[in-house]
Amino acid sequence: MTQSNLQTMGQQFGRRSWAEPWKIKMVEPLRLISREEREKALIEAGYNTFLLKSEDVYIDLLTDSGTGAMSDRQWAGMMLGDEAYAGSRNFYNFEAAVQTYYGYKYILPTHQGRGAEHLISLAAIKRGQYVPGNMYFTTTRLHQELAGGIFVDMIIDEAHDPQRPYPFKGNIDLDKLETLIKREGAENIAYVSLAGTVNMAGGQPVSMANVKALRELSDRYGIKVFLDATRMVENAFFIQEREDGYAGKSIAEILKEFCSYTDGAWMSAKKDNLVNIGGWLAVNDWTLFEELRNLVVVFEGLHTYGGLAGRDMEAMAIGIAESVQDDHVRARVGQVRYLGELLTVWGSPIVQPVGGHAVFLDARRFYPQLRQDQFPAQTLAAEMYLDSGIRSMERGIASAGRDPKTGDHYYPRLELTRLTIPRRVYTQAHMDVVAESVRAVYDAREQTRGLKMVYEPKYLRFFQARFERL
Ligand code: P71
Repeated sequence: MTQSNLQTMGQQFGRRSWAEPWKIKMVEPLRLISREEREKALIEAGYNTFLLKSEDVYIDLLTDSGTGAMSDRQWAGMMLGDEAYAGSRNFYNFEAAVQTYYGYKYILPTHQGRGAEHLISLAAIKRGQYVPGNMYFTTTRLHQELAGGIFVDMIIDEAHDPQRPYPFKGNIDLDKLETLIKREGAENIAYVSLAGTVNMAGGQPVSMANVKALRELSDRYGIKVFLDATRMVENAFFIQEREDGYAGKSIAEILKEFCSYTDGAWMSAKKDNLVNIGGWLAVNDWTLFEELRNLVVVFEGLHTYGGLAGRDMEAMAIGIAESVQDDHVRARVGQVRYLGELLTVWGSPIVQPVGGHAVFLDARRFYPQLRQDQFPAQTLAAEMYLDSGIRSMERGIASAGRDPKTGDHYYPRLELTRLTIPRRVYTQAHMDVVAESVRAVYDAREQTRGLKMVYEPKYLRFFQARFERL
């Protein structure tokens, strides 16, 4: 045990402890079923945590998407839903919130993030164009590919090394990007697909210096930069904490400055924006907006509701304002870091540094005896569930899917199991229970056998794939 393990989080930061800036008004009972029942449930789910019933899960760390707790104000806002088909008052509140906090001009609601990804991919990608980005995200890349784009990973090399403690592992490698532009020609680049933070790299941030330099480079070649803003508030926290000149700025100021270097953004509001469902798309260019506004009615709904109820847009408007409060973000990332530090001290292999939304277990180091096509991260997710009823998510070879050209698996360097922390839902004691379970699974690592995939759907296979024990 190191000294830091004996200190509270606040003490580790050199001051008195801080706590969540809210108290709990309503609770939802948890259920822990027996080991025998968990074994049965896991086999029925084909060893895929996406196929478990939520009722059979004790602590649910599958995702932070739509699983957060709304505030009393957001619930009050739900009662003010204006469910008009067109021009709902809640739309205008939502539009103003995005304009105020993210700074973009033209805003469209969508049912969730992938709805927005679909539209921007259709409007901004011509068949055969390249879409450089800082590591793929499953739904993002799929929509880019379905629109005829070719995704190319431009993240810095450090991001592919789970043990490399670099403060901005989400950064774009600008030399790689310029080489691609020169080789293929600027007209063959659809846009730069920039995500802050980078989910698949472990929730790793992009620095302000990197996005500024990216803006300059893109301007030189006349290329647009679109931002996946899904967890950009968390990214702003890391800039405030780690980048020179930003310690005295608020999360809201940092967020807005970062977005100002981009031409638009898509958003899964189910994360940072603290709602259970919703998304949006925002751009500064009127002509592009006109096209998107036309497309939204084809795939989502009228441009003033985009597949959402009025009440959903109201909750989102309030959630956006709450999400940029400094004390909220500090507590949110602080809880993730608490779990990460505990596991670090206990010697469990995790991605370093700990990112914004989750602790990622390094499955390769849990199970060096397994080949990657024996699904080490899927195996680890299954073992966590068996041990304690805790649900996590595979982020490795199953998630990466297959190369559309060769039909072979993609073999990502990162083979991770994600313990994703919902916002404002679990307590520090829950984090302790999670850490204890990780340790138990790690202790049993040598006896663990891998999995084989016995059913594989064509798109986003990890959601519905089924596995059996080897
Ligand atoms: C997450 C999710 C939800 C998810 C999606 C696909 C597979 C497994 C889980 C969704 C994101 C995201 C980023 C950076 C766009 C989306 C799509 N993440 N960008 O991490 O993280 O948004 O789910 O609202 O359609 O569990 P959507």
